[in-house]
Amino acid sequence: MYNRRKFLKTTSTVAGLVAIAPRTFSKSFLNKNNTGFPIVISTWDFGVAANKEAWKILGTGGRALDAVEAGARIPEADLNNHSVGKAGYPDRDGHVTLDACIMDEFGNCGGVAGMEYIAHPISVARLVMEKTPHVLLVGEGATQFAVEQGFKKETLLTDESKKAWEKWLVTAKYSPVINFENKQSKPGDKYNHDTIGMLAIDAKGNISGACTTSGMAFKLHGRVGDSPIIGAGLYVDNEVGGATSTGVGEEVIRNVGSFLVVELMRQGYSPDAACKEAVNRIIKKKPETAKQIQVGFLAINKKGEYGSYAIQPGFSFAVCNQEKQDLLVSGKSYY
Ligand code: SD4
Repeated sequence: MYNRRKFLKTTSTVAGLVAIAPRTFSKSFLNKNNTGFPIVISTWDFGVAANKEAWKILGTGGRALDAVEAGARIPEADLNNHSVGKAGYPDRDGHVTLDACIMDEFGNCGGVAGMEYIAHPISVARLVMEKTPHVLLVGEGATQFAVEQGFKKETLLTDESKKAWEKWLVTAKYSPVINFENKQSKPGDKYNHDTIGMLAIDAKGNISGACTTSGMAFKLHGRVGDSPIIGAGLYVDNEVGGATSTGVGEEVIRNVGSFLVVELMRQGYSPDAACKEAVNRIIKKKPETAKQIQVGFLAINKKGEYGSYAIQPGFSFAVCNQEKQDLLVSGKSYY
C-alpha cells in the first residue's frame, strides 16, 4: 500500500537529488498538498500552449481526461502547425488524413486513423471511446461516425500545405523522412513538427493521455503510424503512469513503445530510464535505421515524476504544474 508518509519520503528524496543533479529530468514538484500533481506534460514546443489550455481544467480541479482533450485541440486548430490537425501536410495523393487516440484512468480508450475532413480527431477519438463498444475507427467510417456525432466536414488542406505538397511532387521521392532535429537545436527553436502526445494527472491523482497527428508528411495513402494505436503512440495505466511517443511511428509500433515504457515503470524504472530502455530496443534491433530517424518517448509516473528519452537530440517537451506554466525541457538523447 502506498501511504502518504511513504510518498513524502520518496518525493523528498527525489527533491534532494534534483538539488545536486539539476540536469536530471525525472522530477517531482510538490504542490501545497505535497503531491506531484496536478501536472500536464506534452511533446515538443507547441506543448506549452496546449498545456496552458489543459491547465485551465486541471488547475481548477477538473478531470485529466477533459484536460488532455482540451489541450490537444490547440495544435489541432493551429494553422501554422503542419503536423497536427487542420493544415497538416497531406499524404502523397494530396489527402490530409488524421490519426489520434485518447485513454482514461479506467483503461477506456478510443482512436481514429486515416480520418479525413474533420478538424478535431482527438474529440472524435473520445467519442469512439465513450459512445461505441469499439476502440478504433478508420478512414471513411471514422469520418461518417464524426458527422453522425455532429462534427462539421471541412477541407483540411490549406493553401500553404498544398504549396508544400506541390513542391514535394516535383521530385515525389517516396522516402518520407520525419524531420528530426539537428544536434545544435535547443528547446524554443522553431521546427515544423510533430505529433503532440500529452499526459496529465489531475488533483485526484487520476491519469489520462492523448495523442494526435497528421502523421508522416506525404506518406503513402492509407499509411497509419503509431499515434492512434493504443500501446504504441500512447498508453496509460492508472496504477503506474502513462507514456507517449513521437517520431517514426513504424519503429514505435514494432516495439509497442508506450506500453513498454509503462510496463518498465511498473517494474521500478524511473520515467526517463524507462524511455531510455524503449529507445535502446529500437536502436538495438535496427542500428543503421536508428541513426537516420527520430523517435522520442515521454512518460510520467503515478507520483507525477516525468522523464523523456529520444534517439536524436533536440526533442523538447513542455511541463505545466502549479509552479511552472510554461516550462520547456530539452529531453535526453542517445546521440
Ligand atoms: C507517425 N509518430 O505518424 C507519428 C509522427 C510523428 O514526430 O510523431 N512525428 O509516425
